[in-house]
Amino acid sequence: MKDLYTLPKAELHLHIEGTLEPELAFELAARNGVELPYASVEELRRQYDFEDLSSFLELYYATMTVLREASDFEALTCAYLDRAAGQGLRHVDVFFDPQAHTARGVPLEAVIDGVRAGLDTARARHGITSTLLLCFLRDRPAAEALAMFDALGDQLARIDGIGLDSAEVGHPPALFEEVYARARDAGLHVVAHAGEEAGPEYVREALDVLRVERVDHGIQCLQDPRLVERLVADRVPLTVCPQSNVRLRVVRTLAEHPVLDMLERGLVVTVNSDDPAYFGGYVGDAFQGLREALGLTDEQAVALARNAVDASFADAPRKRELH
Ligand code: ES4
Ligand code: ZN
Repeated sequence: MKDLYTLPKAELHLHIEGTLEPELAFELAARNGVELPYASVEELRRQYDFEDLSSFLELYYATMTVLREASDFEALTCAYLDRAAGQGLRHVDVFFDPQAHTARGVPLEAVIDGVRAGLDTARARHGITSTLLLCFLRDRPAAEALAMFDALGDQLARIDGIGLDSAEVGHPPALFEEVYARARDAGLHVVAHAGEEAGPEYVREALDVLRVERVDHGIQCLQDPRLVERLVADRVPLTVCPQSNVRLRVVRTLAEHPVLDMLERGLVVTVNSDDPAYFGGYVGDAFQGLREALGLTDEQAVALARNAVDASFADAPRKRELH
C-alpha cells in the first residue's frame, strides 16, 4: 500500500487562520499583549468540541485576534507549510479572511505581506507552490465586501482569486453577485463555500449567479440528484473536507462520510483539511483517515490527488510537473 503521507498532494481548501495551533496562539498572545480567555494551551484545546459551524467560528475569530503584525502572519504561514511539507504537500491554494483582521485595525497590507512572505519561504525551503485567495465573510454586509474589493489598489495584483466563507445559512451566494462580477472582470479566480450546512440551492446559486470555478464543500449537492448530474457533466471540482464535516457535525462519523461514493459517482472530488489546527489533522492525516475509516484504496487516493492538481490554480507548467 502507498504511504499516503508521502503521496504528492495539492490542497485547495485551507484557511490560513485555521492553521493556528494553540502553542503559537499563546506565543503570539504574549508577544502582542493580547489576552486569551484561557489559562493554557490545554484549556484552549479542550474548547475544540464543536456543536456546529457557528460554534467553531466563534472560537476561530476569537483566537485569531493574537495575529497583529505581518511577522505573525508570516510565522503562521511558515508553521503550516513546514508541517504540511512533511505530509506530502506540493501545492496549495490558500484562503485568508482579511475582514476579520481589518475590522480589528490590522492593515490589509500587513496581512498580505506576512502571508506572502511565508508562501515565498515555503517555495524556497520545500518547493511548495501556492496561490492566495481572499475570502469575503458572508455574514457581514455584501456592501462591505464590495468596499474592500474596490479599495484593494496595489493589493489586487497580490491575490489570485476570491472566495466566500463564514456562517452559511441565511447568507446565500446571490448577495455577493456584484463583487464576484468585479473579481471575474479583474481576471481573478472565483470560488465559494456552498452546500456545507445549507442545501443544494446554495450550490446552484454559487454556480449560476457567482459563476464559481469550484465549489468549497458542496456535499449537500447529494440531496439533489439533478444537481449531482450537472456537477458531474460540467466537471465542477468540489473541495471536500471530511474531518471538518465530522467535527462540525455535518456528517456523523468519518465512516459515514460520502466522499468516496461521490468520487465513484463521477464527481470531481478533492480532499482537504479546511482548518487543520482545529479539526484534528493536516492533508496527509485527511487521506490516512479515509483509509482507516472507509478503506480508501491506492487507486482512489491517486485519483483524489490527481483531481486536486487538475483543479488547482497552479499554472499549466507546474500542473504538468505535478502529474
Ligand atoms: C470555515 Cl469550515 C468553514 N466553513 C465556513 N467558513 C469557514 N471559515 C473558516 N473555516
Ligand atoms: Zn472552509
